[in-house]
Amino acid sequence: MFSIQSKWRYLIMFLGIQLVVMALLSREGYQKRVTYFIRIFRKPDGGALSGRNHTTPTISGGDVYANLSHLPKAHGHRDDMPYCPKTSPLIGGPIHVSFPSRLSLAEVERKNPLVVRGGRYRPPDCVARHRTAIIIPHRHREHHLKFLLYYLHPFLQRQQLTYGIYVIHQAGNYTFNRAKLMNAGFREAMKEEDWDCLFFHDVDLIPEDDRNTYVCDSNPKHAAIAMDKFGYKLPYKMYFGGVSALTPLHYLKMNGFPNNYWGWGGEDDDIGVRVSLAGMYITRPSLKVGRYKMIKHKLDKGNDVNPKRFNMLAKTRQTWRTDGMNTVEYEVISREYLPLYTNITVNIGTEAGLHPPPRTPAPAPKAEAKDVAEKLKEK
Ligand code: BGN
Repeated sequence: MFSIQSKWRYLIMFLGIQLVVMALLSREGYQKRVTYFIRIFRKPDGGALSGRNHTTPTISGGDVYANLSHLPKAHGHRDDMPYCPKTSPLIGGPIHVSFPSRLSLAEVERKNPLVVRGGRYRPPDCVARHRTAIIIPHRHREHHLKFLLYYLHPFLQRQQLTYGIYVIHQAGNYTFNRAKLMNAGFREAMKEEDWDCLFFHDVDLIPEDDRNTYVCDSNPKHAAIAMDKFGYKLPYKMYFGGVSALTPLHYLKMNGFPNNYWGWGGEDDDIGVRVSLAGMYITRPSLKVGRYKMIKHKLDKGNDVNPKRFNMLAKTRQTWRTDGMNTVEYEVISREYLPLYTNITVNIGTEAGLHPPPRTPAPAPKAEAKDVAEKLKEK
C-alpha cells in the first residue's frame, strides 16, 4: 500500500515538472533560444532553406517563408474582397538570411506558387493598399539575383503588397551605368502598370526585417539605412545608395536620375542632391528595421571606379534639369516575362551616344624605305 502511494506521488511530481517545463518552453523567449540552439546543430546554411523536405517544411525563427504556406492557394473573387489591413498580420520582424550554394531558381519558383508570369503578385485574400514595382539594375550577377528573388518574393508577400519585379539588364560590355538603367526601368515599368511606388534596388542587398515596408512615403525614402558592410550604420548623412523608394511624382519632380555616371560611385550621391534641389527631403526607416545583408563579391569587371565622379557631383546643381528623365535615350532589345521577374534588356549605349561610331583601327606604321629594300632583296 505504502509503495503504491509513493509511486503515485512520484508520477504526479513528474507530470508537474513536465507541465512547468512545457509552460516555460512555450514562452516566446524560450522558443527563440530553442530555435537558436536547433540552428547551431543544423548543417551550415540550412536554416534559410526550410522547404527542402517538400512534405514537411519547418517553420523556424526568422524563416522568411514562415506563415505564407497558410495563404489560400487560389485568388478569391475580386468583388467581395476586403482591403488588406493597414498593418499586415503576416509581418514577423527579423529575417534570417544565409546564402546556401544549392539554391536553384526552380526551388524559388516552387516556394512562390502565387507569383505569376513576369514576377507579379497580388494577395489572394484581400485587395492590396499599395502597388510597388521593384527595379533592379543588372549585369553578370545571376547568382546574386537568385538569392534576392528567394528573399524578396516572400518578404513582399508578407507585406500584403501588389507587386512586380523588373530586372533591367544592360546589354553589351561597356562600362556599367546604374542610374541610367534605373531611368530605363522607371519608364518601362510605368508603361505596363500604374505603380504607385518604385523601389530602386541593388541586386546584392537582402532585406533583413519585414517591418521595412516596401511602400512609399510622402518624400523620397532611403530604405537601406543599415547595411552589414557599414556595421549596420549609415556611412554618411547624405548617403542615398543601395535601396531607395520614390513615387512616380517624386521621380519626375527631380527629373529622374543622372544618365552620365559610367562606372562605380557618385550617382547615388547625385540622386540624393537632386532630392533636395527638387524641394524634397530624404526619409528613412529606423536603424533597427532598415537592415540589409550584402552578398559578398569582388569589384565587377566593367564597373571600374568612375574618376569623373567628383567633378560631376560638384555640378549637379547646374545639370539636374538638363540630364535625367527628360533626356534619357535607350533601346529595348528584349522583354521577357519570366516566372519570377520581368527581364528587360536595354542598350543604353556609351558615353559617345546610343550608336557610337565603331572605333577605327589605328593605321599601321609606315614601313621604312630601308625595310622595303631589304624585303625586295630577300625575294
Ligand atoms: C561613396 C560613393 C558612393 C557609394 C558610397 C558607399 C563617391 C562620390 C565621391 C564623393 N560616392 O563614397 O557612390 O555608394 O561611397 O560605398 O564616390
